[in-house]
Amino acid sequence: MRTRLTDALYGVLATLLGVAAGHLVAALTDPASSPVLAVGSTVIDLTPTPVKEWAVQHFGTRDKPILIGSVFVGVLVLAAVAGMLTRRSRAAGSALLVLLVGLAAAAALTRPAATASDVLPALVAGVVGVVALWWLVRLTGSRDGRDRPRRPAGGATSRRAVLLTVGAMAAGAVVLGAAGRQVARARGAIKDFALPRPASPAQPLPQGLEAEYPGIAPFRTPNADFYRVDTRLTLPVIDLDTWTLTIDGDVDDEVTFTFDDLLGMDLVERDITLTCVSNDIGGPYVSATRFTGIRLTDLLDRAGVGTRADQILSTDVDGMTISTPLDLATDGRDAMIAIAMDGKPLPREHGYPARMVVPGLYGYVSACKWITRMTLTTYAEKSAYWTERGWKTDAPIKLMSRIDTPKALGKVKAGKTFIGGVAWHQHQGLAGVQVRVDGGAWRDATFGPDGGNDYWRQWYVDWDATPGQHTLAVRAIDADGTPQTAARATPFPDGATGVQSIVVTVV
Ligand SMILES: Nc1nc2c(c(=O)[nH]1)N[C@H]1C(S)=C(S)[C@@H](COP(=O)(O)O)O[C@H]1N2
Ligand SMILES: [Mo]
Repeated sequence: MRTRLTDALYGVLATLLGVAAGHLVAALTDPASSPVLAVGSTVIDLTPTPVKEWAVQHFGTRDKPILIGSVFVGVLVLAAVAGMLTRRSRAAGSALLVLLVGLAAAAALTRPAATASDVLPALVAGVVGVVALWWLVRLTGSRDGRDRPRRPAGGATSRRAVLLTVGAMAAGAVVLGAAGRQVARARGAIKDFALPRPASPAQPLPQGLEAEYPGIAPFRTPNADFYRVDTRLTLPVIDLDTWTLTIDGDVDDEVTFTFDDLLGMDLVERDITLTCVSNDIGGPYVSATRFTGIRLTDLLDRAGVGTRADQILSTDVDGMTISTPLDLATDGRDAMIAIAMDGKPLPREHGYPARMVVPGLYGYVSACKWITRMTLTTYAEKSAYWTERGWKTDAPIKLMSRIDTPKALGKVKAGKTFIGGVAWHQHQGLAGVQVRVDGGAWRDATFGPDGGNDYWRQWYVDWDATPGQHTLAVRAIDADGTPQTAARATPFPDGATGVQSIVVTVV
């Protein structure tokens, strides 16, 4: 009944059961402390910036499932080794499992906002895994006969007992894992609140081009399609009734706001386009919506900002930090702590219950999600997550344009058609967009409706497409009349530049 293969499988099975049990315990305490996820998060934090950027560019939003999958496979390979080690001695196999669990525990405990209880899921995973492994080994007996099987080896009863145990453990792993998932989802559910009428409402957003020119990104991005970029592998569980936002550091008075406090303040409503610094030319990490929130300066005024501070260091519920230049955030632009997007509470993916939004700055220096603290401090004193990884602290969004239709390497029917997309230069302004076919003259595109200076602009040009391969290029013109540079820059360290150029086939 025992071969190298079954030993490996026992190791894997015991580990799966342990990991699933740990996952459920994490769901009940802190989902981010689930063993595999904790290790995954540590891997993210330790990954050098170039590798991270490579993963974001190549895998896009699939980078997270791919990372979790890789960690999981790694764990299972070691689990199989642990199973095989039990041939030599049960202690050796167990020791490897304990080592794995130790890694997960260390990962969970070194998360920025870790508490002692974050070690619990790994502990449970370890105990369950080791007990399960011993059980399986004992049931099947060891080769050297030191562990005598409970029933005669090779007998029909023994075989059935083993199969039953294996089946029960596999089912247990599935049930525990699924239960963990459900519990985490239920605990994290958004508590709907009535959004008060904004004291400073936005104008109605005009109808976008997308109805008439299909393929162009919708003028307002539906919440479900809004791009998502963050370092998290799980969404935080935040209770609206106990959540608070504190302003501290170089202030006259440290103040703490409850969510009800925020609802009681004047709300502003603004149309803003958010962009990620990792968005490469033609990339998807840009979206636009209507944010509702409290003016950042209204909040800062309650605390009274001192004279030393030059940055706002925002901290999220798990200790992740994002720094924002104080002068830009308070220069009169519509910076806010947003509590709603597109008229609805922030989705969990986008920072529920509150996040910072600063028009014109890339997300990594402005848009802290799940925010709980704003510390007025200096760049000399404290540096945020991405600052420590070499990204610039001062990062206005660069002039950029994108072709949405036709698609790169796509097929187009010959005849009268159009080229269309979006362009953005938040807070700085956009004078035009130009398109060039096959290296010819730059032609002015027609703008879609105006959503304000902090919003992107849709555009299109008519095109009489003739059969064959064609190269299409787009560039935006800034408010001063300067065209978008063709000089290529990578997203690191403060945003990509260059002109998008795509090839399409007309048939
Ligand atoms: N707490 C937290 N806030 C965060 C991040 C993060 O990793 N953690 N990522 C930032 C980055 S890099 C960007 S581009 C924006 C993206 O916001 P979105 O996911 O809502 O589009 O959130 C910012 N806020
Ligand atoms: Mo970003």
